[in-house]
Amino acid sequence: MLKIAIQKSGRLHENSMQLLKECGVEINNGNRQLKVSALDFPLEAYFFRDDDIPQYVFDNIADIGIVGENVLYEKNKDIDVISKLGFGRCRLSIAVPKNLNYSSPKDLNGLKIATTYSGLLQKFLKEREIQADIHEISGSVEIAPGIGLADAICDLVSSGSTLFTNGLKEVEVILRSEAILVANKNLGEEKKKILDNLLLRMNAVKTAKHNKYIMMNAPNHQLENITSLLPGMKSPTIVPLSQSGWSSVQSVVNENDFWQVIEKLKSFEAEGILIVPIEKMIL
Ligand code: PRT
Ligand code: ZN
Repeated sequence: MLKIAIQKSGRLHENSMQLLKECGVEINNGNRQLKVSALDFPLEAYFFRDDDIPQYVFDNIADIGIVGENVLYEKNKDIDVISKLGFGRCRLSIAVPKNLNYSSPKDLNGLKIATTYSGLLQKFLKEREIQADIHEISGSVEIAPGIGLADAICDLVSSGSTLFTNGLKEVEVILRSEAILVANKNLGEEKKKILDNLLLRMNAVKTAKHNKYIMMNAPNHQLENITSLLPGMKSPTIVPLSQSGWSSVQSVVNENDFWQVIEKLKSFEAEGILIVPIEKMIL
């Protein structure tokens, strides 16, 4: 049995549960217990505050966990980062009142900076030899300058609208963060096997999200051009159409090249192009 720590409620909870569900790991947390066993996979989910997850994984209370990089690096625990999960993206930034003149980190000298991330902020300031006064508070950091508690803040930002509504501007990005899967460094063989199995499923879900299945009709004299554009998993599938001189081509295309590939396919006379989402993809 592998024990996974998941945020009890908050920004990472839904996405963490969704990821496990897409991996075929059904966790029924309807009545919000602290600990729930998955129905069809040797996994037990524990629900904690995100701040406690690095410590609990380090102490072996959970074997693995899902947490923001910001929390892991602030807590500075010696645990393994297994993979980035692609959600919970944000940045830890320093922001100052929008009318303050700011051109470089030197301008932070002598300021009082409110934050819940004193460890990461201190490291940033120390590396740049800046003397600022770190004022650690536990929440509502963005209002600190407005009420005269601090001159600047260091806090998480995603859209930037919280900074904007509080009359602040982002001046330094200290860390870019997203949710990650972390693990205790000393997992036994049985737990490692379960983790590998879970990772296989997670990768299948991740790869599928980045790829689309593509089908089209193409004149046979363009097949070579089209095949060179669409390497597929091994090579594209080509099936003759009943209309002579034409074939159906099927392949997989990465979302990053997607529109460029479509434009080129059109120039190679491809017709009736269908794009279909892929649910799971195992390479
Ligand atoms: O109760 P618990 O301690 O578990 O939760 P929490 O309140 O500490 O954390 P929670 O649920 O707010 O966030 C969990 C994780 O989500 C964080 O550790 C980050 O890794 C990630 N994340 C992603 C964010 C944001 N985006 C985010 N925007 N965490 C917080 N915010 C806050 C930020 O602090 C600020 O107040 O949102 C506000 C800014 O948002 P914008 O969109 O206005 O810029
Ligand atoms: Zn928290």
